[in-house]
Amino acid sequence: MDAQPAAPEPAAVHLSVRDHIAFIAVDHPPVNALSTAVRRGLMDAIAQADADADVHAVLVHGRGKAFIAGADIREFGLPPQAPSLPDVCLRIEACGKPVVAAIHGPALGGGLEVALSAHYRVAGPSAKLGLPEVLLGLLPGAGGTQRAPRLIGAEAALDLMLSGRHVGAPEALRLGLIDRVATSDDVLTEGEAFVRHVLAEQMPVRRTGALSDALADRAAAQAAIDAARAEASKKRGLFSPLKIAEAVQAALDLPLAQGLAVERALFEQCLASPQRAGLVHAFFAEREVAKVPEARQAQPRRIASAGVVGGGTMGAGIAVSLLDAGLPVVMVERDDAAVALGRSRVEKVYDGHVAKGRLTPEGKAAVMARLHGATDYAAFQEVDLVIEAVFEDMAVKHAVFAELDRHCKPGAVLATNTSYLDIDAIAQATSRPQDVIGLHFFSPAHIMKLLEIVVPAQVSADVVATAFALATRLKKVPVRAGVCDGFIGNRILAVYRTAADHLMEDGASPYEIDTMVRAFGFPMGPYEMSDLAGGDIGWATRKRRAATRDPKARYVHIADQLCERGWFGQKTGRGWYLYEAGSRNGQPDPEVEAIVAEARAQAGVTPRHFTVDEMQRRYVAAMVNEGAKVVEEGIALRPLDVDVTLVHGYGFPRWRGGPMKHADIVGLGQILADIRAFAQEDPLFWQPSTLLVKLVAEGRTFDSLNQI
Ligand code: T1G
Repeated sequence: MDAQPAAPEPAAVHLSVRDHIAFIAVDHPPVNALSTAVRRGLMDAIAQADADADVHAVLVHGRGKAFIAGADIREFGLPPQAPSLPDVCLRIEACGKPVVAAIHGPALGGGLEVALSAHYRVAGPSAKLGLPEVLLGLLPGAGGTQRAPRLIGAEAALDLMLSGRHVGAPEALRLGLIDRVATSDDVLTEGEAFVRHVLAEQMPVRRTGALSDALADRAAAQAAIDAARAEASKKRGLFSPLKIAEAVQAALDLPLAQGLAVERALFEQCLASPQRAGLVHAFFAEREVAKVPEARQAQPRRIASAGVVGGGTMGAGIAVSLLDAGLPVVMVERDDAAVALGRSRVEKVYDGHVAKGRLTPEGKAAVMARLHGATDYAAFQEVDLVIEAVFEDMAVKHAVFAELDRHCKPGAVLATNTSYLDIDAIAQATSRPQDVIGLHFFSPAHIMKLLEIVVPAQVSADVVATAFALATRLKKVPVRAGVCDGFIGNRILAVYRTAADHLMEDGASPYEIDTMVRAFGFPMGPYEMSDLAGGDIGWATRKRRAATRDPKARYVHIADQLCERGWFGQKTGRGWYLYEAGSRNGQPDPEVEAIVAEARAQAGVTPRHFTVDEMQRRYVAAMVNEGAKVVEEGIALRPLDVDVTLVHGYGFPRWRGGPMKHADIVGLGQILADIRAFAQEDPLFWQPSTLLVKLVAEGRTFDSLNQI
């Protein structure tokens, strides 16, 4: 039998006419992204409506949960298909009859640009309007940089474009982005009523590109542009903010057609930038990480209440995270004093919100009323989930989980926040290993987005699915990790920190290394980070690992020598840097440099100079190589899981996409060649990952492994 012809794609845009109004509906789930089919459908529909004598006005709206979420990000980097979005917007704007955009849900990027090319706009309570292209390394490339300033002025337009923030309907009305706030999300009905109002009042076809009032005060506009330029040049590394300022300058100085040409040229430059590739990768990776096998295989358990063991820094932070998600929380500590201290740590966070006007005193009281302290594990007997955050010692964890096993109801999820201990071993302390999982929060737990969900051998799929569902409620970025020392993030951190120590002993100062790492795009370098977190933490890890460390492995003693002096960093007034009383800005310490020099002499090292490029290549190669090992061992499901972990937990610059994306952009062959060159000096430390070698041999990228 002949193959059946593929079922035709459902139309992405529908046109219907009723009582002299043309209704153009965008219908391209899940978010009405402006794919080629949508652009083509819009172009055809507006041309048809414009030509139809029976049509006196046009209403454009979105079906489903969005107006239009923007250009189809999946199409970036592919050969462009006609019609281009700028041309679609020009055609809508040129329509001889009034065009009204009725907005509910996201109208973002190209979606807002379509709305701006309409002559009027109505938005409902769920509307989210914005120009977030900067978050993708881009700029509004379909007239947004030219029409938004003409409609709402340079300053407001630049704020939207440089922040990428979303505005709701009331603020959009105040800004002048829209003409009416709909009382409900039935924007079709209220939009139609507005269209009839436009017709009844014989309101003009008001083309945004032809407006000039909002830019009439040229001095104010120029001042806003200059301020934006100054601000943009402070955003180290980011490419598109400066281009946005240039595009708005064109809106101020040039007629629309020429301004659009400038915008197009600048957009193409952003599109070609590696930053767009990195940021688009990060956008999708942050969504793909939640797509794990267990979440497809099983339904999550219901979590309506939670418990935390421990009211220390981590326990209190986790309690805040759970309270912020609306859950009632039971906090158990060893005695009343510790319970009170834990409660006060939680309360301090909410006092901060009240002080900043983010929370009313009543709101704070309501949250705190959901927190109950206890000293007896019996208080956990009704909760659906308990997260343990006590001292990092296996005997202590065993005792805690034995108690949880005794008191928690059947089906309760028992989670540990351990940052490196063996969770399989912890699970063995209970009669229900299938309910035990790792939830590794990062300090401060209520602020840091990353949540490593560590999956022990015996955990059931529905508990893993529950952990991912909980991460969504906590607004965390979840990454599935296997059980090993350090899981994904801390394991990779230990290796690139060692690479930094090797560089230091070989001739680079800790201060040069920190500067190099900041220049790469991290917010701070490894030694500044150590001083911030406390050098004693790393010291304890090194001491813990001493017994199992390969005696043939190179070991740099410098960090230990500082810790032996009690120089732990900011909390002791000195670490790698010297801190004036109360200051967080450290100064290089000549005594540290003397210790480094002495260590080099002891190690028989003749110090050599390293260029920034040489240091960055070593630092990155160590990170990528260990990341590849983490993937090949199955500790991380995909390279993108390593990317998301390093970006959201370790400060890796998001505009580079993550270490594995960065390696793809640099070229895996280059990374492997670097590793092989460094291995000439230290073959034990620089053992290339077999996965990396294989990918290079096959001419593949890490990205080719990102589909599971
Ligand atoms: N293109 C393609 N897919 C998109 C998409 C887009 N613009 N936006 C979302 N998706 C997919 C997403 O990957 C996920 O897929 C599903 O939709 C649900 O998304 C020319 C150049 C709209 C606020 O930056 O901010 O226009 O995982 O999980 O939490 O000037 O998605 O289900 O397979 O995030 O409800 C500008 C990006 C583009 C908006 C919805 N627009 N999207 O959030 O759902 S550049 C944006 C979002 C542009 C023009 C320029 C959010 C959302 P899957 P989700 P959500």
